[in-house]
Amino acid sequence: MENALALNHPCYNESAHHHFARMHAAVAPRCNISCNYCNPRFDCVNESRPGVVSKLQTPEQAFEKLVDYSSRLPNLSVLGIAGPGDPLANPEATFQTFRLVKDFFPDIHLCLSTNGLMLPDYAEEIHSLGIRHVTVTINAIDADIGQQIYAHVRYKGTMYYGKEAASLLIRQQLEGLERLVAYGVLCKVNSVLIPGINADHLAEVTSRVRNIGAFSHNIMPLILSPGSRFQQEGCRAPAPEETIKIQETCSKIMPIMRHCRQCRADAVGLLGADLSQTPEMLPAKGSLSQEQKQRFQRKVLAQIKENQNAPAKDWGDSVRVAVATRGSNVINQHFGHAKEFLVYEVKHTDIRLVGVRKVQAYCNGTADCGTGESASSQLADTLEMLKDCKMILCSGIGSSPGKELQKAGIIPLIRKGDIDEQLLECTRYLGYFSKV
Ligand code: CLF
Ligand code: SF4
Repeated sequence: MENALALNHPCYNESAHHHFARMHAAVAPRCNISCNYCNPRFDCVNESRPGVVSKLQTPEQAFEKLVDYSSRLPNLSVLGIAGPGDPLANPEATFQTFRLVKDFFPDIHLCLSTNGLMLPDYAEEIHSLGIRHVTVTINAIDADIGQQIYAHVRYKGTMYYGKEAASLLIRQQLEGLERLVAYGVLCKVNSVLIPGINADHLAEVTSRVRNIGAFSHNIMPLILSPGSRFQQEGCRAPAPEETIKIQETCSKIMPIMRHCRQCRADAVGLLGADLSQTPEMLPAKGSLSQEQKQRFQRKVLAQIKENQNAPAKDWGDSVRVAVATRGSNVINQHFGHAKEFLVYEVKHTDIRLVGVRKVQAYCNGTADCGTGESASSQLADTLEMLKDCKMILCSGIGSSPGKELQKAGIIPLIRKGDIDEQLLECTRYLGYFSKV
């Protein structure tokens, strides 16, 4: 991950995601393909999770938001466009937004995420506008597999279906990727892992995009959009262990992203702490000078550089631990409020992130919180998601869920502070690796 362009980009650098924030501009409503896991009423599932719809912005509104947020968030390093449809199916609004941002915010990375259909047509413009980070969602490089994933493709006024549509899309995606790599754009590839369809094919995708020159591969578990074709047909999301297994296989081929949050098309803030729906939690407007912001960024970058370049390790016999956090690399969330857990592997003094597990928050703030039927079914789902973990570190937990966790063989520990320090301390405290 040694690339200056990636250093403070939260999606391109796992170490940076605890510290650096992005703002998404939701300026792209239309899409030009139809993925079978998507329902167009929701945000693009290739870059977000269904069930939420981003409020559309004009390029000018997005720019105003950026002016506002950048004066509040010292760690804001990226302006991304990821939907709610496909940015390149909305080229005017997408490029107009980047144009507005480019001159006023030279230190902010411009980032684009696309299904890739129009990439060859716009690669030159992307390059000339100074967009240095592009994500292309490639779910298959084989049209027989692709035709099971895409219902249709609309290209330059013509509709394509079945294998012809998949062939066209794949051709465009790979050609677009090649062009961007030739321009020196840092390209990440996203793939949605769809059990029974492309699970056994993703290593081939990894090899192909690695050979073209992509920077990293983000294999995301399928999240079914309500009302999507796959949902109606009873397709299932992969279990965490299936995703980890495929990520492990692919990680032997090229760097794999494991910290993706499948975030909203209007998300703002750290990846794990979206502030778009709670603007009252943002620091006060105009609270930062440019100098303060630069000082903060320099300090964090120095820390990140220091922590990088660790050699490859053997993770056999490691212990898995789930952590509840709202970001900044500290344990600062109550078990009942967590909508996701970061899952780490710890072995002796080594730590690595293996994934993000999305859950329904156990506590919904009502009087019967933790005792009602829905709470116990949510807890059962959470236990299922975390069953491979030996312990959970969180800033607090109720006695009832604490007992249920223990019954399931997961030890809850109430901790605060730095995640890495606590992971090492808690694994030793419970007798793991105590001889080292
Ligand atoms: Fe946004 Fe995407 Fe840029 Fe990141 S998100 S446009 S590359 S700035 Fe990041 Fe969100 Fe995952 Fe995307 S966590 S869904 S990978
Ligand atoms: Fe939906 Fe696919 Fe279009 Fe994204 S690219 S909006 S998932 S159809």
